[in-house]
Amino acid sequence: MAVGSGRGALIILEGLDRSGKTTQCKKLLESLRSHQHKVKLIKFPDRTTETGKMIDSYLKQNMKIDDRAIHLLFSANRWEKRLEMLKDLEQGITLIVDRYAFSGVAFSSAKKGLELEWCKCPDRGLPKPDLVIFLNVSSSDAASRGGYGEERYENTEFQKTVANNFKRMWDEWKVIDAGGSIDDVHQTILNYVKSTMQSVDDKPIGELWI
Ligand code: Z5A
Repeated sequence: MAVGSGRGALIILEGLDRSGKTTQCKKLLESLRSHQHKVKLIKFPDRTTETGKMIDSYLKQNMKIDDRAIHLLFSANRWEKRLEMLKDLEQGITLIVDRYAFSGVAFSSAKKGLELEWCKCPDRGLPKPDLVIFLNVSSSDAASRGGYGEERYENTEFQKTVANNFKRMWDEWKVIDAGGSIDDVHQTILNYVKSTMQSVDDKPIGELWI
């Protein structure tokens, strides 16, 4: 694969709780860097910005925020990264993103009264991914990776609804069985990512859900 030709690819890793998104994002970053690709890792929510600090406080259950307001904050947390993301992609940097708008929609629409279509609206127009990889893991495999922590949303019933919401969006994604070994899952992801990086070339960056 040629290094440094064309724009970078926008690669999203989504998945169920403890499916290994963070582990796989880091492995992917290391692997691509070791082959001299220009690549960066982004994680949403980005808890370091002003919106991110409010989100962090909400997730740690230190702050109550209206369901729709927190949905908009998660979305704003992505919009504030948009220009930087576009600039990186145009400069040939591939972006690996740990959770994106799909998590926003899947989690918020698991709440009473929030329709999936309504939840998509604030993220319409964000940079459109070139590849979405969904790490699918059975609840028993996930359970063997440790119990739930103290954060909001970390309970079985809510996570089941979230899983169903992801399924409503996953038609065009690469859905991977993330129950295998860390290395096997990594190899599968790497193959998809390499072929996507080769295919983006100078294709214009799309807009999500437009
Ligand atoms: N949220 C939202 O509501 N709206 C939004 O717009 C966005 C997010 C973007 C915080 O997310 C919450 O925010 C999240 C969604 C909501 N709520 N929940 N639940 P976060 O990204 O900050 O944190 P997280 O998503 O909860 O992390 P995670 O799902 O728990 O973990 P993960 O990244 O998928 O997994 P991991 O940390 O890589 O691995 C978990 C453990 O499994 C670890 O011990 C690994 O060593 C082990 N592991 C990983 N892979 C394997 C394999 N293949 N075999 C065995 N063991 C493994």
